[in-house]
Amino acid sequence: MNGSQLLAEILKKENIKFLSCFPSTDLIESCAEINIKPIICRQERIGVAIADGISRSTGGQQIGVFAMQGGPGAENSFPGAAQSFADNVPVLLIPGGESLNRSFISPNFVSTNNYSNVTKWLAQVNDINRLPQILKRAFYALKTGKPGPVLIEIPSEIWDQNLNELNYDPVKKNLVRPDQSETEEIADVIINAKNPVLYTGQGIMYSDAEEELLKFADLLNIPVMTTLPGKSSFPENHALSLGSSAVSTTKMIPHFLNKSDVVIAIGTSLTRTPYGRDIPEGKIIIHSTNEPFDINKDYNAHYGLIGDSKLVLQDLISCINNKVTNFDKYNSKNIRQEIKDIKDDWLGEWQSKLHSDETPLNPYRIVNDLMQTVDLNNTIMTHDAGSPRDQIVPFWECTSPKSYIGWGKTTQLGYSLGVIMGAKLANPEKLCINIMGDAAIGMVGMDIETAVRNNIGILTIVLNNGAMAIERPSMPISIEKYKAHSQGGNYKQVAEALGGWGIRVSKPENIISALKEAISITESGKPALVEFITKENFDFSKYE
Ligand SMILES: Cc1ncc(C[n+]2csc(CCOP(=O)(O)OP(=O)(O)O)c2C)c(N)n1
Ligand SMILES: [Mg+2]
Repeated sequence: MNGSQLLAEILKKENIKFLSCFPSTDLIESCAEINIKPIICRQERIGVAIADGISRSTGGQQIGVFAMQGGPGAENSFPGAAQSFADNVPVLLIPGGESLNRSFISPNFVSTNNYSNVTKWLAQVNDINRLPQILKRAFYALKTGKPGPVLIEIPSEIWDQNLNELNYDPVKKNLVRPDQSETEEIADVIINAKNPVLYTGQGIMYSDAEEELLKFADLLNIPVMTTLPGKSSFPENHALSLGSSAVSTTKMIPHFLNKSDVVIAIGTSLTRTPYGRDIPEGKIIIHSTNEPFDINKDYNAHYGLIGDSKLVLQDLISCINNKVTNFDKYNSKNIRQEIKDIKDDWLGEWQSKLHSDETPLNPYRIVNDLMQTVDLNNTIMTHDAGSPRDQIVPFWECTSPKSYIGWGKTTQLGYSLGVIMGAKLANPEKLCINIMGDAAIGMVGMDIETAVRNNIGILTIVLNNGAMAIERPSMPISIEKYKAHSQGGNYKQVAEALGGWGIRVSKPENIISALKEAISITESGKPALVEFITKENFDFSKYE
């Protein structure tokens, strides 16, 4: 077997079903030979996002892989890797590279140098005999510990060199369980807390700990808020849910965070970001993560608890069950009613927007109508950068695990299109929706054709306000003098021209019927695009 065939065989053993890719790379042919389907994108940034969506939507159960040419292909993939790195997504990147005797000659692009800041681990396969071992390390890094992109560069001669036999078993991941005495100490802090709040991240979903989180919250009646990447780690229709927060937020989150004494952060790196909620000063912070290096990175953690979220929660639950004999004190708290009152009050404030009849359309009306139209338990939703993210995040109610792909340590316009294609490939039975602004689709729209060609029946919602609305405050003079924030386009026609199905909606009474029609089109494997003509909207659900 040559290097390319070896790599394809290893991917097969690792249960990889799709190779997201862009030519030229020998790996495409070797994968096709053994029925790993190549998904050829229109540009590499989206190819990486497709791989990213496969990994994210399955909590890392399936690893997304992207292969590309060295030089231009590797250069053009960089934003994709930067995005995956920022949100700690386990994707495997396989660029080609210069031949070994020409490696590291400037100014040629050297992936192993240039990607070092946006990968968890990277290596060059400098000897065909080392290929299986290097891939073993790659998959171990992808599956164990805090996730992140891994890059393996294949110098040109390695593709054709031969190895007689492939010795490779799929990698088993390892989990870390915290020390019992540490768990005991922290359980005491939680038991004695007056107003604890759970602050959960995407680590819950990577460790499949959603059930344990539910049990834990119910046990002591603790309200739960999620980070943006952690959105859908806790059911948002549950009486203890505070929802999720990005730039915009529910009203419940600041209320309960402000009055909390103990914040129990689980499955999050606790990185401060404008797209997440800061923990206010003066709180006792318990920080549980599987990455020791994240403790005390951005916050002073009073207690660290290193481990896999599922095991951490199991241990905390059994510890608390052993220590607490009478739960009356916790059950008698009026937390659920308090949450309900604030939620009712908050949604009341937004009723007129969520049900607005105005034209151009109000984006909140679209979000609300969409939510009433889909089966939330069978939907995966993601936002894009710009106003759509801030309009959807607090109001979209996730009812089942891994039903939302939240992102925002970096916010590359257009990323939602690739990530939702990956989600649909990995979850063909689910309705997969991305909601994006007109600037966002402007960056990546040609990749709708990738969905058409590969029968990836996604639903793309475009909120077309003819402008980069969210940029209005950043350039008032340029806008007044030159209309610098405005842009034009008919995205229904773009979708149709690329072989997809499209519809343009400008009246409120047509929103739901258009959505229903689009959803039925996606069921036939064809991507559908619904373009809504909306007004610029500067009201965001912001509370302190
Ligand atoms: C690649 C990239 N460049 C720049 C930005 C900064 N940025 C964030 S939102 C935005 C404009 C978004 O406009 P649009 O998609 O039309 O959404 P709107 O705010 O109009 O609803 C820009 C320029 C970004 N997020 N990504
Ligand atoms: Mg816009």
